[in-house]
Amino acid sequence: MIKKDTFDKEKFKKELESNVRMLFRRNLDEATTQQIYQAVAYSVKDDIIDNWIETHKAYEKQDKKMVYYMSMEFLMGRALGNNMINLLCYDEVRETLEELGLDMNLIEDQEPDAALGNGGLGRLAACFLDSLATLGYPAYGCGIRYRYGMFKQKIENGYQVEVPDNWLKYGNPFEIKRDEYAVEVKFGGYVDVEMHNGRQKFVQKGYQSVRAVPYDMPIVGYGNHIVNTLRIWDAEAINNFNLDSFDKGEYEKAVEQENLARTICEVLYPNDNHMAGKELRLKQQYFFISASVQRAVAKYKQTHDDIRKFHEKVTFQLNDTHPTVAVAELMRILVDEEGLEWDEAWEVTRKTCAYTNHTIMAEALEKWPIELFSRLLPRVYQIVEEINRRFVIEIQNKYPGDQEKIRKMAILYDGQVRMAHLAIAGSYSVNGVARLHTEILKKRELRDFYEMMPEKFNNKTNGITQRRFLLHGNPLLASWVTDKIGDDWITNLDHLKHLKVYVDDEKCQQEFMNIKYQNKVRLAKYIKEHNGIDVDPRSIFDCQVKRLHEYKRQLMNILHVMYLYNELKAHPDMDIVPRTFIFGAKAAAGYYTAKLTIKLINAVADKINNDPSINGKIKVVFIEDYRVSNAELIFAAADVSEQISTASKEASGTGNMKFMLNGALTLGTMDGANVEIVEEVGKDNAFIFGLSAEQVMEYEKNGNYNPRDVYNNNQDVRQVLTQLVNGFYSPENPELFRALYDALLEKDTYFTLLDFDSYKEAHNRIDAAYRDEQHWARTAMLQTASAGKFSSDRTIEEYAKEMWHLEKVTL
Ligand code: Z15
Repeated sequence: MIKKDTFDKEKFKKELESNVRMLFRRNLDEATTQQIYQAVAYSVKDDIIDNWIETHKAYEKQDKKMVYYMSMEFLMGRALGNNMINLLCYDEVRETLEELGLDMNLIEDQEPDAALGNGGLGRLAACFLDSLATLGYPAYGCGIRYRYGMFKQKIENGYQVEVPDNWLKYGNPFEIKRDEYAVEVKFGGYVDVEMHNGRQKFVQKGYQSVRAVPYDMPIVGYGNHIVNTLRIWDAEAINNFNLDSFDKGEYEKAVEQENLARTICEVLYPNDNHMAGKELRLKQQYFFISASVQRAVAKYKQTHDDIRKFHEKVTFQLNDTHPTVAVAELMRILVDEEGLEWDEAWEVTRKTCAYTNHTIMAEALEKWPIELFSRLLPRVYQIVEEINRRFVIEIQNKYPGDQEKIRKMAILYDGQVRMAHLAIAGSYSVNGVARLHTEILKKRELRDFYEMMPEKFNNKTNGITQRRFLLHGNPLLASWVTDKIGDDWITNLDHLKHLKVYVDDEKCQQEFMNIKYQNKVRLAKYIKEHNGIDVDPRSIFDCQVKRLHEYKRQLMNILHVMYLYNELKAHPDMDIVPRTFIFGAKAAAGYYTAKLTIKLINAVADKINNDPSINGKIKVVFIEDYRVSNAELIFAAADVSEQISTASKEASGTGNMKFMLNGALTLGTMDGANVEIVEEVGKDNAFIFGLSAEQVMEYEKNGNYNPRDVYNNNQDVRQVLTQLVNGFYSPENPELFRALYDALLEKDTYFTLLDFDSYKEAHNRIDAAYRDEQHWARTAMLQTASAGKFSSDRTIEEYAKEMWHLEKVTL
């Protein structure tokens, strides 16, 4: 049924009926919606399989270089809709289901999101896989099959409550267990030296091990019959042990190994941009890296006999420092198992690995205590020591006598393993994720490394896949765009620029805003169903959806809402364009201020939404359990995209691009990829405010910002801050928001008060701009028309051409 022209509705119906019978022993009219979802998914999978096999045959035959995208996180979201879109059968399946009296949206809603990621970093990995397959590049995603993904968020009494995400409860129709590729991964014990034919051999002994078993998920390219693989590893106990045949020691070891296997893949750590330093996390990292690297080497050796040329056929992209142990693991395999000399192995390793940096936030930098690292990975640690020893010599040769350089750059220092330093030393490329971010890396965070090896550093500005975030998420706008300029944009987003000729066309403006309106109605319905709040689709939908973090400044947004409310109460006749402030955010389970901010947003929402005296001029909505599937609804419905991080802190941001693609105007700081968004759309077509990255970094250097100065001089700021501690939003506990108040007044690490006036003024510009309907429509359309650069297809082409040197496969 792959191609539109060959889709056979009757055949599809028969398959569906047969699947429901095979899986559930039911007829279609007796099946639950969940069962029908499963049956549809199996029909779609059936279509994928042949292409999947053919793709991998072609890879083997053409012997092209392969990228392994190593990532602790893949935030895939739902697969069914996306797969049907990329197989070009979405409309056909929808119509066929309609003929059977079934609603595709309801069926899609049955699928749990595959939430094997926290936020931006994990979603970027998912967009990259979509682009790699669509562009026809040989690629594997390598990760972990967490039993529980990102927690589900419930809001109870305004507070976040975390609920386990049992995403595999009904099974995962798209995955395939590949038991034949299982490998062993070893932890702990000690290293013994043995002599083998006159050569020292290092052998790990007294270890515990687990069996790593891969599960493969298909990654369907758009309309090109290519199917790549996301390989996620599960852990199983190695020994099928027989209770009575073991002595005490062996029995205990067997039980311990069972426990290890059970715990390793149990749950995703729910911290975004923050390092927790837990032993189990390091186990997870080594577990999936060792398994992936072992398989990559074994696969290479099936068809090649010179391991010294490994890097000609394989490249490992390390998604942040989380997979960095790959550098040492590859060295271990090359030296200990393949018998290469150190220098040969190091050359292969350095030509294989490449590292992407995603943050400059200090609390996100990975540093492992040597005690822990060496205990858990004794042989790998020895190798890290040797890498460090040689690296320090390199530094000394380049900067003789400069102890300061060694202190700043060594991999092992102060009892810790600094993963970023290992990643940089062991890679042929180090990249940032937006131009500004890369410049900050070169000039500040990684300056010493840049000075020593400038040739490694480069930028790859992030992107997003238009197949999910426009074609699937906003079908009305997608078909309007196709009507205007054809459908080339689906695989070549630059084509959106052809929309520019329509921005002054009144009819087009009306059509564009009418689609926006319908999407706002769709979101309003979702909000009514989930929050019980009535929102007016004619109001401005002003959205901030992203992980909750102080640097992202959701607090500034809600403080501004509190200010607006004060204004409305003081001047009941104030003429403002009605606004709906929409928030969506998960806070890391142990992040106190972040959770308190969620409570504040909900407290403000409760008060304002239930105050009839303001005539519904402002509404506040906190969308529970923000995730990929409901994100698609929000991007499509947004008028304003809040991208208000403290300048220099957001490495790139990718939500900013999803909003832009769907015609929302950016209200933002000159941070991350916002800089490039403004460059594409023109600064008159965005609402930019606040300190620049330079100014922020200057204040940080000099320590000469005092938030009390703002407090003393700004009556509006004083009023909203006071309302945090006088019970205005928490009469039952006036001190409830004291911690937020204190953080702002004592340090204001993220310059919230300093940027407040400028933020307020930018909001005024929005209010004024929205009153000119035509001009707003033109500007909104211009967002979509200018979003071409932000396709992950562009990003991946840059990685493939400038770093990986991949060739496309031909089918
Ligand atoms: C994460 O989501 C990001 C960076 C990290 O270091 C971690 Cl641990 C998680 C985000 C950045 O905050 C965001 O600015 C960027 O767009 C995204 O990665 C993808 O590069």
